[in-house]
Amino acid sequence: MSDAKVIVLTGGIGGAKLVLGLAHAITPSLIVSIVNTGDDVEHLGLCISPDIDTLLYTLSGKADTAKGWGRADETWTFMDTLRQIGGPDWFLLGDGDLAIHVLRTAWMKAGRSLSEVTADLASRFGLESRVLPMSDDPVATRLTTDEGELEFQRYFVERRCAPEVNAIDFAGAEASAPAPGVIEALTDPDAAAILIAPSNPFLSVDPILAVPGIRDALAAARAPVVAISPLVGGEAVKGPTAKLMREIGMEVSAQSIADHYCGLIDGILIDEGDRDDVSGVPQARCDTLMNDLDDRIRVAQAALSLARSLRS
Ligand code: FO1
Repeated sequence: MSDAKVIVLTGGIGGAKLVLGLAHAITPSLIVSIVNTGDDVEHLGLCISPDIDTLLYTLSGKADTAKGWGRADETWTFMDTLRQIGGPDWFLLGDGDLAIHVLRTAWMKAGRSLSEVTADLASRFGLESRVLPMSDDPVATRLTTDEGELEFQRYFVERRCAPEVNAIDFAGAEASAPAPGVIEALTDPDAAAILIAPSNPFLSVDPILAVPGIRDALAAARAPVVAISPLVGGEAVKGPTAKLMREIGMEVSAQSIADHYCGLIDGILIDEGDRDDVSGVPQARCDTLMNDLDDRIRVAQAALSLARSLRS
């Protein structure tokens, strides 16, 4: 496995923790992250890519690990002033974070694609691994809820995932194309593994799979595809995964996660505390809670080891 690539399909917080663990388990330059951009939002005229930024901050050691998003040691002068003059304050933009959004927006207005901008930012953050947006085309996750239709950040940040979700769709997905490098990574015959991070399957991974060509490439991949269940001891660590599963009529179990990825995965890594085994696809177990760096490395290694066993 020493010089073979590992590809990760990932959302924000949970996925970034896994990729960080992976970057300590293998040579970072072998890692290709394919990142959800369904959470992206244009706010105050700025192009904001939360999951890409969470990955950039986490891998460069700049993330606010307590909050789970944004930068450590952030200051809030911009927000304080915005609030004083009556601007919208439901979506918090720290001063340092703001600099990234301003630069990304300027570059994109000058005609650069999201993947070019992301690669440039990743290099300025000193990252050795590749970070690819799922698409350079706009795809927006929208939720149909008991409060009506909500854009992702309105649901997630403003309403704190409180509304009951009936349906999820990814506006623009049908007309989108995978970003440069995405299909090449997924179809690399020499790749050691493709990992589906323990991100929310419905909000963070499904938007990636909705980009035409990605699901088919994953299903046809020669590399073993391993999902890491986002459930720990039968519940979601953080975020709305379990609540959402109940609302869309799914049993909250690793089996449901495996069934959701049916036809795409060759194996699933589940938490050692989960009550039931998964059937229909090979499984491995470990403690999948990722509080510190050692945890993240352990989970990454367990996923790679499952992939290795599936390859042989
Ligand atoms: N999450 C919050 O809970 N509250 C916020 O005010 C907030 C602002 C924000 C600004 C920029 C950014 O890149 C991310 C931000 N997030 C915020 C996190 C983010 O919206 C979500 O964690 C992800 O979209 C889910 O993966």
